[in-house]
Amino acid sequence: MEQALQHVLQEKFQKDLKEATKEEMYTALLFVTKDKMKHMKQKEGDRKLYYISAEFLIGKLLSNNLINLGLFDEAKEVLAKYGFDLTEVEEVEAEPSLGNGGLGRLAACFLDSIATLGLAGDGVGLNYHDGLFLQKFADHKQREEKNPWITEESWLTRTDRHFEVPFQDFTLTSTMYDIDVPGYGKDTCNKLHLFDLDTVDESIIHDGIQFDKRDIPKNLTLFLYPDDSDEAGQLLRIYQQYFMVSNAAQLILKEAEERGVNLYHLHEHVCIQINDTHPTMVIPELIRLLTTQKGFNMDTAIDVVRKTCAYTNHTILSEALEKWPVSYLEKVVPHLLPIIRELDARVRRDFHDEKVYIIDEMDRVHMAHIDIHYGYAVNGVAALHTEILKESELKPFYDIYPEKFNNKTNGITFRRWLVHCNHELADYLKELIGKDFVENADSLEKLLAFRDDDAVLERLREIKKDAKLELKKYLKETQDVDIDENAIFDIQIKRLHEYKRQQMNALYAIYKYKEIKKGHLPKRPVTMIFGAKAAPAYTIAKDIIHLILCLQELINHDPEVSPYLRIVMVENYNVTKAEKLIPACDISEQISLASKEASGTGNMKFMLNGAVTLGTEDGANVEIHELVGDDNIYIFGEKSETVIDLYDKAAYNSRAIYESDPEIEELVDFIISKQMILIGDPVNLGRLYKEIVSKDWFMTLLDLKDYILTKERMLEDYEDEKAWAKKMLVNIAKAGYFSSDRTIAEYNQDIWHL
Ligand code: 7GP
Repeated sequence: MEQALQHVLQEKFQKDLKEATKEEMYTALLFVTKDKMKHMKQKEGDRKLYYISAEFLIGKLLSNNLINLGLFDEAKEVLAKYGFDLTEVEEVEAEPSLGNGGLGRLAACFLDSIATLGLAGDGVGLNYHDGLFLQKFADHKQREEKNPWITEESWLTRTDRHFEVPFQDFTLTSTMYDIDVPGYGKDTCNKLHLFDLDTVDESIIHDGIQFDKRDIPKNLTLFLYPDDSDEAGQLLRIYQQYFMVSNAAQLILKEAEERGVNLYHLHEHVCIQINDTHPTMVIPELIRLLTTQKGFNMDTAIDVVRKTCAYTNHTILSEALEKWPVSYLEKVVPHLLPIIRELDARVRRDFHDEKVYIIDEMDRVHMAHIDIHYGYAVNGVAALHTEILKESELKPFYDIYPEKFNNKTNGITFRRWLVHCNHELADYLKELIGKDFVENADSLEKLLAFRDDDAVLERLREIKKDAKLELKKYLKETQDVDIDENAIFDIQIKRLHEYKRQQMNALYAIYKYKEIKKGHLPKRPVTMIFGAKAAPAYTIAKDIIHLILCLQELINHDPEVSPYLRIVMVENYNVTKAEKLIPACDISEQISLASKEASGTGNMKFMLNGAVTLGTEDGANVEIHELVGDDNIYIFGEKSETVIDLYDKAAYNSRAIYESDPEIEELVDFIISKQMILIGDPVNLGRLYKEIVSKDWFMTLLDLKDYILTKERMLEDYEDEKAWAKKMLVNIAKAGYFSSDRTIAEYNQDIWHL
């Protein structure tokens, strides 16, 4: 390592190890690591997986690659010898901006586990230059800016693969970039293939994230999820999706032919996982290529494709299930329509239920319906979620194809979410139970043997304290905010969405503020931390951010209250920030309206790092609850059956709750109180107030009181330090089930058969 670094520094910068800057040292590490991976091949196998996804939220790669390659300790030592701190050097790396939320982070964890299990599987996606927007706060509001992350030297490697992608008005030539994906302790390496266009031009972006949506050759891979509130925006999304899947399909066929695969047996050698509906057009595109270029007849092409593709559903929110108007598809990819119409005609011939048609009476194409009819497997991402798909959201399909439906409860990679982000805890666990858990997560259960060991419990608390100090330092440096490491850290970090109910947490802050004002002081200060981006066109989500930022201003500047309560909204929440926040957390907020959060994966990361969940019986919280037992989790709120019933009967009435409960009324009214209006914008606060009182689609008021009571009980319980440390220990010990290695082993066993 020392020689290799020395060599790069000399070649590239004519410098010695002693003289290098942090930036140069980072570049040297990047080169050395990349070079090592260049010589690693993919495991050869009969069947290869292609995981197609609009997002890969991979996070910074240096540390993780070093860990997986077994070079981390050596690199750290060499750097230390020359006066560098690896953690500081790593700060130089820009976080790739290729993802948005849970679905994208899941794809990244999966790539790590696929490689670690030694399976042949590559990711396929797009190389967004500015990715998801960069979030800034100004006037207590979210502002969006562009987020360029690609630097001259990066983990991307330009390849000489190019494909022609045909659209209605023109054909575009793609370029494929690769990022290496090494498995932990393996000498094989998979790839993340990211397609791009050489003509894309970042200089067309102006005024934040504005650009000409119609200039496709210049804008195609600028942004992830560009604004789709108008027709041009929706067309751009179709351009992006088709560009992604046409490249994927061409790559898949090309690689199969290079491997000598007879395309009539494609399904025996290739498997395609469709990550939510963004890649759905890969199905008609493959059929098109097989019939127009490879001499297949329609029946055979459909049959082969159906045996190749599998689909994962990540949400039951119907507004997120994509439906593209036929007329839009006509404008962008007219050559796919005869195939989509043929697929629809076959469905109509075989089934007489319009709920399962592909093209509906309003002439919209239901993307998920294509996946379910023309794929061989459909999975949800947590037990409850899969049950809801089968019993309600996708029931008509389950009735037709019960054999296709299966559950794959999500997971997280322990290499990033423990070994990398929490060295102190990981090292201590290695000391106690051996390092086996890094690859064999179930062995974390060995920790249970120490549940009554005072010294172990004490050490777990110390480690938590150290992580809090680290976070304190980080927040001071990056956002100039002060927090108290002796406070209870209560954290909610995830995309901003009404169903996730950050607004309910904000109402708790109002409750606590008022209590403190009344002289009911908490035994120990509480620091409430939020991190969330709102989709740029999602008005109410932005109003909720505004509410939180106004509360932050009010509370943190109130000398009576701030010694006991603080609010911190972290700017531009991303993977890098998650890695600092999660180890420091005491209370993990997982408070979605039951039935709405498909799984959640942050809940798993917190648990693994010794936080205790405050949650509803939703998504994977249900499974966490089963694993840790009633004593080690705090569950509140109505159950999913009740919620689904309320929706079915249209029986929820937030105004009735508001008007009949003076305590609730007082909290909600505070949103538009004089003090708040003095700080914030009456338009935003007024709109949010009205939304909660008159609509409250995600039933905040339904669970608010139980939430407040349960959180108060949690704060009380925290004071029994030993009992709390025991809860931490049980949570860590039981987190093994949520390793993505387990999830991927199940995908492979039940769906992929690699
Ligand atoms: C998310 C779900 O909201 C979350 O519950 C789940 O853990 C995660 O996927 C991984 O399965 N969904 C998205 O991120 C998303 O964009 C809409 O869904 C398509």
